[in-house]
Amino acid sequence: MNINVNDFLISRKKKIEEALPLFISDLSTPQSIKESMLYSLKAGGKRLRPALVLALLHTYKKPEDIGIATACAIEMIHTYSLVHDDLPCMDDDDLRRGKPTNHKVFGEAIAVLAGDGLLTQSFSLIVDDPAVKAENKLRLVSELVKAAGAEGMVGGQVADMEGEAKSLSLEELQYIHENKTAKLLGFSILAGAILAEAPEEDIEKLREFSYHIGIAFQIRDDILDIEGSQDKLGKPVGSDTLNEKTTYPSILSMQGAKEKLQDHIKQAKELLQHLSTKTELLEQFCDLIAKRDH
Ligand code: GRG
Repeated sequence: MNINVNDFLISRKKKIEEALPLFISDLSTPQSIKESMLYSLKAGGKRLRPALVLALLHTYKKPEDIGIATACAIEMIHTYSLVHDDLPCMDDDDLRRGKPTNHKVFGEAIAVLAGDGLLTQSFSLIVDDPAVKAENKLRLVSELVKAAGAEGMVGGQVADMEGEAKSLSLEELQYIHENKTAKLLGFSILAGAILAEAPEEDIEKLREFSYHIGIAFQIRDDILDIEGSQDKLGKPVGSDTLNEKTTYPSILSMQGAKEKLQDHIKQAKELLQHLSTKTELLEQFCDLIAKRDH
C-alpha cells in the first residue's frame, strides 16, 4: 500500500523524537551542558532531515531501524547549527521555534559548548552504531564532513555573514544556499541511500536530486519569509533586515523565484525516473518541499 508523506512524517518524527534524548541522557558530562543539549534537541522542528534518511531506506525496502542513529546524528548537527546561528555573535536571536534561544536560557558559553557537544557527539552516533557496516560508516563520515564542515554548511554560513548588507549576485546567493542549506539536507538523502546500499548509479542521481531539493527548500524558505511578513493586502509588516538581505525573490522577483522553485522540483522529479526503484514517497517529498507553509 502507498504511504502518504504527511503520515510518514508524523510517524517518523515521533520515532526520532523518542530516540534523540536517549543518545544524550546517559552521557557522563556536567548537568548544565546536558540540559542545554537536550533543551534544543527537544525544542521541536519539522525533523525533515532525519525523516529523509528513513524515507530513502523505505524507498529501497530496507529496515528503517538501521538509519535511526544516523538520522539522529544529522538532527544533532542541524540543532547545533541553529544554536550557534542564534548566538549574539551571529544572528543574535531571542526566539527559535517560538521558545527562548539556547543562550537566553543557559548563557552564551554553555550554548557554544552545547553546540560543540552536539556536533562532536553526532559522529559517535554513526561510528558506534552496531547496525551499520564499517565501510558504510567510513563513507557516511566522509560525506558528512564535506556536507557540514568548512566545505559545506560552515563555509555557507561564513559566506552568508560576509554577504550581509551587500547586494549579492545570483551566483553568490547560490553558493551560500548550496552550502548552508542544501548540503546537509542532501547528506540526509545520500546517507539513507548509503545505508540502504542503493546501486552506485542511483547514489549519483540522488546526489543531483538532493541539490535540487535543497535549493528548492531554500527558495521556499525565502518566499515564506516574505509572505509571512506581509499583511493580507501584501503590504510589509514589521520588516527589518528582510528588505536589505539578498534573497531569491529580491533578485528574481517573487514570480521568478516561484518559477525557479518549480524548475528545481521538476528536475528533481525527472531524476527520480532514472532510479532502480519505485519513488512515490520521494515524489511526494518534492511536492511537500515546494508547497510547505512553515
Ligand atoms: C552556525 C555553522 C552554522 C551554520 C548555521 C542552518 C543555519 C546555518 C542557519 C539557520 C538559518 C536559516 C534560516 C537557514 C536557512 C534554511 C534553514 C536551514 C532553515 C531551518 O531548517 P528547518 O526549516 O528548521 O528544517 P526546523 O525548525 O524545522 O528544524
